[in-house]
Amino acid sequence: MEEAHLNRIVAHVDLDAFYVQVEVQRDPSLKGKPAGVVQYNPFGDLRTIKPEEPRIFNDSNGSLIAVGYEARASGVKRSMRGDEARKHCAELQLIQVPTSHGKADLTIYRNSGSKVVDILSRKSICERASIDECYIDITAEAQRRLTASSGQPAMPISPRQVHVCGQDSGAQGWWNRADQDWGPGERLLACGAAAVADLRAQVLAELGYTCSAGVAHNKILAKLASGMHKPMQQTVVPAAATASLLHDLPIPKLRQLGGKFGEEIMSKLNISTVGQLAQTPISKLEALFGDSDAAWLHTLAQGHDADEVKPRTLPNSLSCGKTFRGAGALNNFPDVHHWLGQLGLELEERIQTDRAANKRLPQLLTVSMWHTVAGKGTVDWRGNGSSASRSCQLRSPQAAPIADDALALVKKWAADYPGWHLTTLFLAASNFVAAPTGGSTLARFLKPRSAVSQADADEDASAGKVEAADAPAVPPPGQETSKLPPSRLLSISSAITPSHRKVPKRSVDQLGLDAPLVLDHSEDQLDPTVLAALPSAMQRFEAP
Ligand code: TTP
Repeated sequence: MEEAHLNRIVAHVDLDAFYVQVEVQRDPSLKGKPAGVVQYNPFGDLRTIKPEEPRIFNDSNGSLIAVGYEARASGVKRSMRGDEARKHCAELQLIQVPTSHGKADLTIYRNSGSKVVDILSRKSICERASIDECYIDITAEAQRRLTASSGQPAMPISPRQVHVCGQDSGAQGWWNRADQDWGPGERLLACGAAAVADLRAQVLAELGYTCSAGVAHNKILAKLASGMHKPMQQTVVPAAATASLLHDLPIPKLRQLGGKFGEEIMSKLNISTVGQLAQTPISKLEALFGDSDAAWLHTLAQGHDADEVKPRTLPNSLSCGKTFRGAGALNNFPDVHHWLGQLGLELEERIQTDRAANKRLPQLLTVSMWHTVAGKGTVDWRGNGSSASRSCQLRSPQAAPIADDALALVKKWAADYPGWHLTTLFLAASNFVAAPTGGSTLARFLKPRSAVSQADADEDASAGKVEAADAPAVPPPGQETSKLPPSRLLSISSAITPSHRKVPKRSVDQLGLDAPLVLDHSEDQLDPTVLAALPSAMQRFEAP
């Protein structure tokens, strides 16, 4: 690793069994008991269950979306159904997620995640990556500690919670080395690790939540390390340990290569590990993937990652979705409109809350769909499904126009898919601008973005088809932004809105307000964070 990269200390912080911790905090009678959080029954009672209502349903057969560590010790795993989980652990406490608008309401978890971010941000640059994880750049604090310690890094407060990659004899041996044994950047890394340990202790002291972390010189390695020792532990990755860490790592384990591109690499090169990728001559990578992807892959496989931690404590998009399984798949517009209305209500509430807290408003509405076509396999988002996304100007942050505009986008898309069935619907509001203050007017809210253009009315929707890989049972609460090479981003962009035909730019006023303004995404207009908020499989697009 080049020395310049060793001057940066990055951590990936991940809350342990997050939803369970939130529930235990809310109901201390659960403390120390084996517990899990279950999804609501999509075929059963869809009434609203507020967070403060009784939500322990120990006979639930719902699917577990979070499992506490006490329950894991008895063999309970995520995705098990209640009945199966109880066979492993008869005393299992099952808490159902709160519901509203006929779907899970994740507000309590989201708010708890924000409180953690507030604490981490006190001593670091913090980039929120999902509902319960973030990257922090802790370099400045590490530098301060290094200077204060006259170059002699102090051991973190709880050595038992700290591990160092490649140090079988334990972290203490690494910290207590002779002066001459410290490599470049290692003292700074040690100080950063101590700072991260203190931040984790602070989160525990103030909020009662435990978290785990990976501490390294870049995001990729920090992310890889954070899951190595859980719960309530952290793992440090010295540069010298990078090659052995990556050597046998399966390629899909690198977050950037977890999708179709990773599969393509493995099949075209007939390899399976990051170590093998690192040994592949760059000329071979260039021949197969082009110069830009090849250069990116080459550095990635060596464990280099120049991606900076972006100061972002607020999400770049607000999103919500719902899955319609099996016979529940939607196949008519009134049903689609109904559910867009429900999603619209949640989006409206969240836009209002976000506006009050952060003085901003979104300008772009994106509707994403998983779909199958009748006669082509079972109605299932796994295997046979495809996905598509369409965007328009968010003309009013209220449920009814949101639902109407989203429906117009779905109708336009559906015209090319006779026999369609929707198995997931997902709405996202993004592209925030400062909210108008004082004499707020609709016109000011609708101030068009300079780069917005109207897509050709005859957009070739079929080219917008995207391949589905797999999908989680529920749209996850938030997804980490994928770091994709530029050409991958371009293919995502093309996949979402295929039409790049040049059309005259017109202002929103000229277009009128009754029709959604369909955007022609170009590379620089596409907001990757909208994609990041989508179910993971929706983020894996193939160029049309
Ligand atoms: P994770 O961080 O993946 O897992 P976790 O925090 O429960 O456990 P760990 O200690 O192993 O990190 O997910 C964070 C929360 O997101 C989790 O508590 C529940 C929710 N979630 C879902 O709702 N659906 C999913 O498919 C996943 C993976 C998570």
